[in-house]
Amino acid sequence: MQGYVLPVTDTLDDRIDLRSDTVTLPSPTMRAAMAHAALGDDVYGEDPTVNALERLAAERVGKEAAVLVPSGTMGNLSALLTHCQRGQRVILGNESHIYNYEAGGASALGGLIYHPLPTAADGRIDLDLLADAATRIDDSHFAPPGVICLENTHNRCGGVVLSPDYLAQVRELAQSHGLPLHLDGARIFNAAIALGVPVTALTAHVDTVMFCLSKGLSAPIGSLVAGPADVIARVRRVRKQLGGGMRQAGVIAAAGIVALNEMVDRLAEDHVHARRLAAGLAELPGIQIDLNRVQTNIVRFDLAHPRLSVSEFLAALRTHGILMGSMSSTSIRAVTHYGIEATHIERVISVAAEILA
Ligand code: TLP
Repeated sequence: MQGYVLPVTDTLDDRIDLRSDTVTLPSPTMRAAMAHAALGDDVYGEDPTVNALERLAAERVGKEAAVLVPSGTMGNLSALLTHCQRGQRVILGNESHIYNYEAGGASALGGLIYHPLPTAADGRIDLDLLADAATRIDDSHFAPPGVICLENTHNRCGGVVLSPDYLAQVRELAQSHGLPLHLDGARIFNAAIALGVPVTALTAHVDTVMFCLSKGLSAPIGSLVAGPADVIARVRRVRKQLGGGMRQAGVIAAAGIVALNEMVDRLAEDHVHARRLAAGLAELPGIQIDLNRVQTNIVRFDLAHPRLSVSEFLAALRTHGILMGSMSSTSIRAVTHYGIEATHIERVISVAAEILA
């Protein structure tokens, strides 16, 4: 039998992949940290690198405790299952990632009911609608509310940022109804960098926050859920129920520590690249972009071209090694990230110009 040979190169080669910041590969420092990480069995709480990451993460977002989970989806799900009892409502935006892209986990696995509310183009949910949804009606017809969720930055709204003021208003509303507030902060550091505020100015207003190491921060795997110690202890139990208790997870936590120490400030570069990309694309025939909404590393735009559909345009880009994603039959998303440089952005603009001319 032939021995299995490890591949020696990554698959990204020289494509310009703007489908997502999830395609980022670990930095050389991450690879080295992973190779040399001190390890133990994390289900016994004995992986020193996981413990160090969880302490660092909690401290960064100003919470008592944090727990490492394999994905943002499991992080959100375990937080929702912790906050709610079966039969309760999860109040969230109809454009949220939890509602659209997490395979209905809270409903399918936890017996929770999604209560989606309209999302404004700036990512906010109207406070009056939230107050209505959060009101407990003492009548056996109605499923009681269990949690309110917000998303910052807001993915489907094109990476827009929710302000500390808005978060504070929702926090007050949630508290006045006795409800916890959970933040899907997959890209919360992008929000903080875009606003020029410490991330704690955002996370201070929520009970629990999930954030991802594996998006713009470029770690290969991992997200954290942070919050009060007693709540995180319960999230840890739910993580185990979902099969997310990992053993020598220090291998991935090591990259996460590098991500938090070295990759946060550089997100500003991704934002500059996104703005340049948006400004360049906005000049081209058939492309419509609201430049005010290009606030972080996501560029969402519409294509209405006499000759090319969205899928034809994306296919044409692909023949030049440029990848973007479709959000609908009229809408496209491009995401900037670690590994995408100014020269790549200029190439994308000139290739798009050629295709659409
Ligand atoms: N988003 C992915 C896709 O699932 C769409 C992407 O390419 O942007 N919350 C938000 C706001 C997210 O954008 C994502 C991932 C998640 C949660 C889930 O994280 P993972 O993929 O780690 O489960």
